[in-house]
Amino acid sequence: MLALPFFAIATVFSIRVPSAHAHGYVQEVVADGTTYTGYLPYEDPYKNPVPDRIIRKIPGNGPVEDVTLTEHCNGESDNGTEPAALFATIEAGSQLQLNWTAWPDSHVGPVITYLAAVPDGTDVTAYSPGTDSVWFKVDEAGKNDQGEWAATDGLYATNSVYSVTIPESLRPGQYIVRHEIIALHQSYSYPGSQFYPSCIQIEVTGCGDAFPTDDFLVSFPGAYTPDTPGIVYNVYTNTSAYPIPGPTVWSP
Ligand SMILES: *[C@@H]1O[C@H](CO)[C@@H](O)[C@H](O)[C@H]1NC(C)=O
Ligand SMILES: *[C@@H]1O[C@H](CO)[C@@H](O)[C@H](O)[C@H]1NC(C)=O
Ligand SMILES: *[C@@H]1O[C@H](CO)[C@@H](O)[C@H](O)[C@H]1NC(C)=O
Ligand SMILES: [Cu+2]
Repeated sequence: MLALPFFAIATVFSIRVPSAHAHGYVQEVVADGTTYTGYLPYEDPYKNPVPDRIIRKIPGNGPVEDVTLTEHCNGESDNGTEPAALFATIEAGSQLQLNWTAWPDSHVGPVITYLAAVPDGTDVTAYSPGTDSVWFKVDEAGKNDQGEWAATDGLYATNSVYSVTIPESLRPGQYIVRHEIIALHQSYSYPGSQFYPSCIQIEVTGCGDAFPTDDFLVSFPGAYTPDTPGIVYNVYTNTSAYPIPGPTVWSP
């Protein structure tokens, strides 16, 4: 009689242990040779004064799992949409380097990056897009033909730094970068996918004049629904190509 409960407890424990590790966030950004410390959720709120950052505040290293939340910059509260005090400057055509904390190898999935232009007369340090359709995708990587995932194998090959090229012909101005990993280890049903977005404030310099047409623009929430291809996907059994969620990449 005693053996069964003991076994049951041991089983539960052995299932929980692998998921008890930390998840992750962008801890550092390099733009045009300048290194910026990210928002550090376990240090910054306890400093006096709280440091100014280029990344918007997040409550911790955990995910957003509900695609209908107004939240689009990470976290369990609307605080993720609160603007940060600083922004990075980057020349169109160069690479924004996004340095993630150690990413757990169970958390396979795509890496996706969007931009939102700050409207004229507004500053990125005071702008929140709300539910407006302002986000366009500039980069995505999912599962390659060898079955390797961008968020695990890809990041491990580059010391946890993901590089995104700011389109060379992009119209200069201020933008919010929404850079995210979607972890798919529990995506066999909805809810289950784990969204780890970071909102990074930048000012793009250059002399381009390209800007996406309205059909590339999406809102958060809105871009993803429980039925969007790639939001539900069984990584353990599905050997077919992974459909990266969201709109077509805008590549001028
Ligand atoms: C979130 O923002 C609200 C309103 O600005 C504030 O009262 C609350 O303390 C913030 N919570 C966190 C976790 O930062
Ligand atoms: C990523 O950031 C951490 C923390 O600042 C730093 O120690 C590490 O060297 C950075 N990684 C790379 C590849 O620059
Ligand atoms: C595998 O994933 C593809 C793409 O999302 C989907 O169309 C297909 O139904 C999935 N197959 C199974 C057996 O779930
Ligand atoms: Cu996790």
